[in-house]
Amino acid sequence: MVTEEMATTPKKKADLKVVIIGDMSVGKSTLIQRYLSGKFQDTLSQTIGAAFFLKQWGPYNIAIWDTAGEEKFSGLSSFYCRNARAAIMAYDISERESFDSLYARHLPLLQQGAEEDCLVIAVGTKLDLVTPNTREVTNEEGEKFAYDANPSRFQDGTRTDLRIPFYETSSVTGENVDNVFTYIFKTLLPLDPEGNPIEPNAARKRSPDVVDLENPSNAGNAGKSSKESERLPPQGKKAGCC
Ligand SMILES: Nc1nc2c(ncn2[C@@H]2O[C@H](COP(=O)(O)OP(=O)(O)OP(=O)(O)O)[C@@H](O)[C@H]2O)c(=O)[nH]1
Ligand SMILES: [Mg+2]
Repeated sequence: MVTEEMATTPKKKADLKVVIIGDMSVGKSTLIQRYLSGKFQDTLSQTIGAAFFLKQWGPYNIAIWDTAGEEKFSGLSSFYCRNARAAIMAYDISERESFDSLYARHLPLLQQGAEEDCLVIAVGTKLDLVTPNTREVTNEEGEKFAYDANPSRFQDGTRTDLRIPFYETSSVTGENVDNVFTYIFKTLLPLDPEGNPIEPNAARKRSPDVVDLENPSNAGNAGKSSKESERLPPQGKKAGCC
């Protein structure tokens, strides 16, 4: 059993913490796997608790937390939102209830734990299955959710240059999957004038808010299924969590 103290012990550093939340079976784990491996995996088991992944993007260490959508894990998901600077909020485009649940359940959870100006990216999933007959959430509604969920970025007009963080994706075809993550990294991490991640030492000096990572042997294994544990980076190497 993981205690909060164990889970917050700083061991390693990540430059950015990203969390993904949303109802069960909307495709959160599949989206992450598609991004990390470039392949669609249809054999993933339901996430129990949460799973942790570390991604290297240029000089940066990105901590990605995949949470469980089942309602009984809501408290845990809120915990894993702590210190997140970006939250992917996922819903199934063909399932209205999963979209309504972003407003009703997941946004309040996020607001309890994440950074105050946490970047929210609305992500509609399973675009490959959508036909005009099966679509239950419009493009405009997804975009409006993203706009509403980022008041400090859009509603006060400070970042008019920023694209509204909303994508419709398919983990089967890969459509827009990379774009979700690239948007997050390019919005939140320092870039050179060409828009590439800046070289490691300069980036370290310029990155103002490095996030503490915890010990993956503690928090990272919180209630995970064995399959998810197998997917974690090996302990003592690149693994960590925040
Ligand atoms: N056709 C299609 N199926 C998908 C897509 N993404 C996920 N799925 C399927 O949807 C089901 C649920 O996917 P998961 O990734 O396990 O869902 P989850 O959101 O992680 O669910 P929890 O772990 O319970 O919170 C699986 O059968 C996936 O293969 C997609 O883009 N297209
Ligand atoms: Mg999952």
